[in-house]
Amino acid sequence: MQKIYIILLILIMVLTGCTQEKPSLNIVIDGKAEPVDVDTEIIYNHKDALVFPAVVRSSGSKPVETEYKGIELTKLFESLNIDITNYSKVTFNASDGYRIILSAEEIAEPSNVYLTFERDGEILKSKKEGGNGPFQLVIRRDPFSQRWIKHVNEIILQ
Ligand SMILES: Nc1nc2c(c(=O)[nH]1)N[C@H]1C(S)=C(S)[C@@H](COP(=O)(O)O)O[C@H]1N2
Ligand SMILES: [Mo]
Repeated sequence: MQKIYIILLILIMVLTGCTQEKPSLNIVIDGKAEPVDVDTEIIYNHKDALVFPAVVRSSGSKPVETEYKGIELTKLFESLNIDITNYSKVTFNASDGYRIILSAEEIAEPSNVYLTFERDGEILKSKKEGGNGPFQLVIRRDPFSQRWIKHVNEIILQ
């Protein structure tokens, strides 16, 4: 009898949470051997996270007015005790192989570069689930969204 319960429990675990990929974000710092594995709760629960309007341009559809929720990258770095002024360029890698590079100056521009995790009140879905998440970089002063890198999972500071 107990065996059945154990098998059932394992089955439930496999079918639910355990198969769901946990969002992950690594920050690689030039000169440091170990990347910083950012606890994603820091991002989701950040006191400086805010909602802002954005126009999304996706290929094959009309521009859509939406609201993104995210944390300004400089604020995230601050809370991780990373001083962006020590670096000149920042590389963002996505799980699909897409990559963009921003200068530290562009990131330091106030209210410009955000790491977002929610759109129109809904947590960003992963690529596997058909979304732009779990994290998407949004550059508010960049009206063309080529550099709005979806599925960001690694940030490299150099
Ligand atoms: N990870 C990732 N982010 C990406 C892309 C991509 O292929 N992969 N394409 C970029 C481009 S060229 C545009 S125009 C916008 C919108 O892409 P979409 O048309 O596929 O929605 O996302 C940008 N961010
Ligand atoms: Mo594009």
